[in-house]
Amino acid sequence: MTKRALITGITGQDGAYLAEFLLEKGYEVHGLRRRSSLFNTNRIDHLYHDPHESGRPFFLHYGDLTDSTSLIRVMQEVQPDEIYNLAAMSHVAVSFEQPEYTANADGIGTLRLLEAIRILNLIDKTRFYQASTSELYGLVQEVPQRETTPFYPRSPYAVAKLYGYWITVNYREAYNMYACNGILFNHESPIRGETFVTRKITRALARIKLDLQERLYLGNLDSLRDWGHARDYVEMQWLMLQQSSPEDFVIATGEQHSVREFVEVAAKELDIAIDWRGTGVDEKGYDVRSGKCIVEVDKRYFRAAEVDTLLGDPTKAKQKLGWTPRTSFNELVQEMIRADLQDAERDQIIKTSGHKHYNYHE
Ligand code: NDP
Ligand code: GDR
Repeated sequence: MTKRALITGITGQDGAYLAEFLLEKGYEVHGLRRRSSLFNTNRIDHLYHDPHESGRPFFLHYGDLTDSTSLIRVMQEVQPDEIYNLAAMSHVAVSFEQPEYTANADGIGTLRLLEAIRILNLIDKTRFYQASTSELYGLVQEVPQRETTPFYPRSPYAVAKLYGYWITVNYREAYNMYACNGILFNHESPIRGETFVTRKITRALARIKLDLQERLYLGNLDSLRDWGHARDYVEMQWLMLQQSSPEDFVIATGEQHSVREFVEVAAKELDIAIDWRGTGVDEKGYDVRSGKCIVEVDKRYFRAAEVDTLLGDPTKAKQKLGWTPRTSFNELVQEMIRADLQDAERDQIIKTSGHKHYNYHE
């Protein structure tokens, strides 16, 4: 029998990779999308088909994590075997600007989905995956971080996700639901949102290389992260729902790099060497060849409370799920740079030839 999955956050980075992965596995895939005044489906347009034609078993439904009625309606219609709750206001810095909305969508939104499962009597049918995060560890209490490491969230985003984490555990224990948390460390890709640091770096450096931009402004260069590839991580999300009993898992590479190092590796891919001068908010990075300043620290990108260092221990996932990340740090940076360089080249042609004359198929 064909399995049916409902993905919230299908228009985001992970949603797009997971939808593709599940379709390849033969699933019927349903996604929750928000209404927007602009098109917001560009990451999944290649999967979509005109509903008037037969094609992939791929369907989109309007809904929002802050609106219970839409969640109940969509779940009643879809009757999913698996729910992947990937939707969230996912930007840590923005959560300081929109703390209440973040709590509503990321925290209470998780509760709304779990309650919908209960209200619709789907407890015995529907398995639930919650997109938990390494941000829960915040001010880290143990290195590396594993499933048993105590949490210490450091942002409204992380506090909201803490609620999502515990309410998922609570519904598992209280109602015997198949519900689990994937505690995922940072994962990136060429379709990563442009305001997260990795994509901001690869996009800006590619544009600087082609003289489309002069400088890249960043915040804390000393921040340390455990960066993996989103494509590898969505496989884990699925694997967690295929076990005989639900458990929570840390998903990470077990390797750590600084933001500064990310800049250097990305620049090297573009044949740019960086000479760093100054310290703290006065630090600048110069292109060794041209002598131009191409990276500058701007304190507006510093956070009210920072998570300085994150390093995951994926041993449990390796042992119980047989999972290891496939993409190395250098391969990840290479793939992102290559894609952003292609975009920049297209923008350069548009700039020099004028949009009207540009033929995308040339
Ligand atoms: P993105 O920001 O790329 O995608 C977030 C998705 O959530 C988008 O589809 C967005 O819709 C949707 N969304 C936001 N608010 C709502 C709402 N109120 N109702 C319905 N949908 C909403 O995130 P990622 O794909 O990177 O991450 C997926 C999940 O995993 C998130 O929950 C994130 O917090 C979590 N996570 C991510 C990690 C990472 O490194 N990427 C690491 C650990 C956890 P729209 O397109 O309309 O904005
Ligand atoms: P993060 O990712 O906060 O870890 O959350 P982000 O890429 O935004 O920041 C990583 C680190 O880089 C520092 N930094 C900057 N960050 C941004 N965005 N912009 C800058 O200019 C900049 N300069 C330095 C940050 O201070 C931070 O230390 C991501 C999200 O996907 C969450 O949803 C997810 O839960 C976690 O990863 C795991």
